[in-house]
Amino acid sequence: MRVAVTGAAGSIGMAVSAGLAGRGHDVVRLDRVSSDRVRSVDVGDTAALTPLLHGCDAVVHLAGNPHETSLVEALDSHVRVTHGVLEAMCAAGVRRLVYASSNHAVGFTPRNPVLRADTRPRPDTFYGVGKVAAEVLCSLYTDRFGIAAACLRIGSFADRPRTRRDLSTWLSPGDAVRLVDACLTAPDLEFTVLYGISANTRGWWDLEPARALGYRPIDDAEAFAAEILATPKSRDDRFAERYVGGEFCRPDRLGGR
Ligand code: 15L
Repeated sequence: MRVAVTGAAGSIGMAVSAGLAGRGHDVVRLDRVSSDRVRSVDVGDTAALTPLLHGCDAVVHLAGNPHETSLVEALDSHVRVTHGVLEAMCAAGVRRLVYASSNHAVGFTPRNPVLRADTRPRPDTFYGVGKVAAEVLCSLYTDRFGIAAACLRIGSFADRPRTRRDLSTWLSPGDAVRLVDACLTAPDLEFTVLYGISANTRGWWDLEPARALGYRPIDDAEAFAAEILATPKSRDDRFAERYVGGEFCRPDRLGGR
């Protein structure tokens, strides 16, 4: 497939771009910052993005500010920019989207053994509000314009888990590629919201819908458990014991106030 990746210069973007290319996809790397093999474009600018999407089969939209900001900035980064991407897809005739949403769309949900993707949105931050709204925007473009969309509520993407919470929320680079590729190639995709984590023994998000789409995670944060559990518990660990969003639920984490 010919696949455009937005945010290709970011940490997950670099891993996903390289991994998809390694799996035989023709990857068009896009980002605001130009770097080796990355084309510089403001992906929220539909007119600028459209010509770069011609001939693509799908877009993997990873661009967006990964941090908490004001509500206005969150809506801009996640909703306005995603709208620009969706409009460019319609104009260029691209029919499939994999969107990097976040676990913080449901971060204020109290911890329990398994959290399904069809639980009510419960954002922990303005960042989470932006992600919920962007998921809903994707749903509109599925129903109105027939764009197949998979919204991935990504956990903690990193080379390796570092905190107690990461033992449940880690998404390894290899599994990120496997998840995105499953969403790109699933035959019957319409609109779906999935959790994006590795096969963590302590995972609390329901991976069944992702597995049903063809995701076969390999990594498990448990390999790092002994080392991580030997460190003293932090204040952030205590938030992670209560809420799935962990430290994003701290009172001082709401941005722009
Ligand atoms: C996210 O969505 C953030 O972009 C990232 O910075 C981490 O906080 C991650 O979630 C997480 O929950 O660990």
